[in-house]
Amino acid sequence: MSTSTDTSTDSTSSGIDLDELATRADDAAAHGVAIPQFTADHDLDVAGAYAVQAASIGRRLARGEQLVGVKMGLTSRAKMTQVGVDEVIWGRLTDAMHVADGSTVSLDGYVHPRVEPEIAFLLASPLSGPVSAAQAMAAVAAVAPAAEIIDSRFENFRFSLPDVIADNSSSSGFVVGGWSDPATPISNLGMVLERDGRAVEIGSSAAILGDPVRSLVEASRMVAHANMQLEPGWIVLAGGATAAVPLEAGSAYRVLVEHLGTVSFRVVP
Ligand code: 0L1
Ligand code: MG
Repeated sequence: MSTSTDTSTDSTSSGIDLDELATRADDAAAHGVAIPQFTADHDLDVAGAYAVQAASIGRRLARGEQLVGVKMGLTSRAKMTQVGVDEVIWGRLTDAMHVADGSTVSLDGYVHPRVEPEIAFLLASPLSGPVSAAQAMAAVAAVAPAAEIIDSRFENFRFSLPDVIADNSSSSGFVVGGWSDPATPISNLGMVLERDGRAVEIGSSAAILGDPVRSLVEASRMVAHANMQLEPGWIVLAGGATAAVPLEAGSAYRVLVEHLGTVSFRVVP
């Protein structure tokens, strides 16, 4: 697994109207409309893609949304295999993406949403740049079971690495369960994703970069390339432990994480 792609400095994206791509990404997300991949006709690289992501989320913030954390993506082999991209990536979470635990989710406004089981960190203090696992955990106030609702805005859920980064790493919604003591061991917890009471994906938190705390370490390192730090009060989603499962209208979804508890929601058309 590579985690090095955010460091590119020789951008091939100069000459591309990144704001125009950001507007397209934002419009597609806002209206739940599928769009062609940007790399079909633009030589967008990773650095340019993160610039598009920042500008696209900037449009949401300008409409009044608040940044509440970050999501790490493609942090497990199952996820990488599912989408054919094998780089760890990150995206931004806003308050408008939060879905209350136990609530109902409408498919309106999504293109082709999926759900995946995750672990969430709540930060007590800032994290910035390269940190050790111990330093990362020392900044954590609490850990919780979580579900991420991802929704690529690209047609047929197909994209290259720069495409998915520009599309805020498919970030769309997130559900967080009850918070637990950060001293709770999380390196190898059983994780189950259920649909209508039946297990559809089973995995372990160890699938997340070998230990979810490594994902937090990566988050700290990667956001620094965007001149950001992880802020106190922010949530960091560590990434899916299993492949993601399509959301179906009328179904109920639940994530169970050993020792941490559950998180659930129901889908309506
Ligand atoms: O959270 C994730 O791992 C998703 C990252 C983007 C790829 C996808 O849409 O599955
Ligand atoms: Mg995820």
